[in-house]
Amino acid sequence: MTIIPELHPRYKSLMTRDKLVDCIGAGITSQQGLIAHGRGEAFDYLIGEQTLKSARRATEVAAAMLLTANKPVLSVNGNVAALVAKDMIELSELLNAPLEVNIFYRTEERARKIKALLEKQGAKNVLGNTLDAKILGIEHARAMVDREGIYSADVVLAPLEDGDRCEALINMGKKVITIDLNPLSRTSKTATVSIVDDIARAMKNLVSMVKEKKNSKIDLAAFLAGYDNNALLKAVIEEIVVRLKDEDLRV
Ligand code: PTJ
Repeated sequence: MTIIPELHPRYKSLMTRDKLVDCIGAGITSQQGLIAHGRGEAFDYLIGEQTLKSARRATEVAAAMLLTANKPVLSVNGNVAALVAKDMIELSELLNAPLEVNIFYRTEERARKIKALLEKQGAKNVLGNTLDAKILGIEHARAMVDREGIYSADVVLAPLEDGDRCEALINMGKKVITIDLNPLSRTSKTATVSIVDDIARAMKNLVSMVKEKKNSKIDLAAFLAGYDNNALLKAVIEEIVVRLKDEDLRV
């Protein structure tokens, strides 16, 4: 692990990169996960490394959708396990929903290691070892899922997802909530609810919103009514454009 001084202006970002590099070494994250993260970082610059108003609204809708779901399932890949395992576990407990290890660059060993990491950190219900059902319309490893998990879920939280699986899940009649810093990705455009935010910020917000709404008498259906993902993505782009126009280019 590199020693990064806390006063370094990019401390948080450098620590996150180190976490991913360590998790590659531990066999949790794929090497391609670094490339995906780099793409995410570039978009995070454009949104100012903060939660946009439109992303907060999408997160509220996601919280309401998860709380009103009959069978929510939370999908975990190598980047998610490296960066937000604790928040995913807390969300799984709050919702009484299973976590399912579902990875794109699948090896059985990495799937086992991700499951073990989640369980070591306290997860009680982790699926993903029994791949007994197939999502139609995709040919790669992510097509194989657990019949008791993603296959029969009505709402799937699938952060850092790939576009074709997102589309295939939607085609099966499921609601898909994604977290993706790229508002232009196929996943963001296809999902039912796209949270355009960094996974760490988004998961913190999602956990706290689920906690808050779970114990209130608030009308959850009202959050879902009139929600339009396309309009939300347009709002993200508008926020980015306004921000960039006002950007002070001096350091
Ligand atoms: O562990 P595996 O094998 O399942 O692999 C996971 C990755 C992420 C490598 C795999 O799913 C993949 O290749 O994903 P993509 O298609 O590159 O998409 C990842 C998306 O996540 C991109 O659109 C990025 O902008 C976005 N992204 C990356 N890092 C973050 C992020 N979004 C939010 N927060 C991040 N930290």
